[in-house]
Amino acid sequence: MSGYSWFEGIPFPVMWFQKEIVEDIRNMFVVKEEDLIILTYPKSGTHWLIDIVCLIQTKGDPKWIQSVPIWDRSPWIEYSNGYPVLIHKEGPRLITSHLPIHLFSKSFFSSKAKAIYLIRNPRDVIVSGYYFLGKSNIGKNPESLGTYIEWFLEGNVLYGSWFEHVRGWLSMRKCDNFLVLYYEDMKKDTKGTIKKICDFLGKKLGPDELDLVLKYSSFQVMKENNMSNFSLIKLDLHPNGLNIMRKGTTGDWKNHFTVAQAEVFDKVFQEKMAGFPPGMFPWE
Ligand code: PPS
Repeated sequence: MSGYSWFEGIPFPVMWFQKEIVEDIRNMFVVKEEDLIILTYPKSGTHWLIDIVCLIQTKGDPKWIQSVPIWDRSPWIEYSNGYPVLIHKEGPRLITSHLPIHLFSKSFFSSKAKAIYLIRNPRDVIVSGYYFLGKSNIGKNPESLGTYIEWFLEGNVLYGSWFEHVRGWLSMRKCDNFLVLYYEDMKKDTKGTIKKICDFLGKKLGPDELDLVLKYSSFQVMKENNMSNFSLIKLDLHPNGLNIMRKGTTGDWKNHFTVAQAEVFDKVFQEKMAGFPPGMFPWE
């Protein structure tokens, strides 16, 4: 199975896509005030953020993240295996989504539910996506990184244009119930970012609890946690599972892009992201 399922011009993974679900999310799904929504463009550090949030909820106790698969702890709302779980779940929910803003639940925009939007340098998103999505049967398989960069710039990759996704969700950045995080800041100061998330969620953690969150959400520990590293999903091209924890670094694109590819990317980035204040993106 390769290729995409399309909905209003946005490519979705065939294996988890149902048109009715994506329609229902926008028009019928009701966000509860006590829900917490984790929003990302794919390959931006979604799994990392989910584990951090789960560990904050358990005050650093790893039992939950070590015994329950990540998609049961914080289901992807747009996936056929996530939506039914969410609509039947009582009480506060953790909800994950890669949806662009215009496809997300309308009810969210008039609710006080909190959401965290995590952004990563799109160049690293490309490299991560090329090695993971491009080599699995979740998306279309490019013959080279150059091809994948072209598709990315055209928005012909899963969930469409990174530029539109980020511009769209960043329009919420001044709302009190909306926290914007950057993967690069998380890497540079993970503890500081965990504290920021705690403040946003109104959670108080002691120093030892914070250290436990840090420990169990580290790249190495997550890489070995089968409940978080994607290895439970058996794909046609990877019958033994594919580990989502590839490298977990910033700036890996420099090892992959040619000078010409980097120049083309810079030009498109400047054009498409014009208008944001200087310093908006930590990698620029
Ligand atoms: S997905 O498939 O879209 O949900 O993927 P996503 O989780 O958004 O992104 C996967 C990348 O995040 C990296 N990752 C981490 N980096 C640092 N620390 C921790 N703990 C961590 N967990 C996941 C993961 O390695 C992928 O990036 P790359 O660059 O491919 O390594």
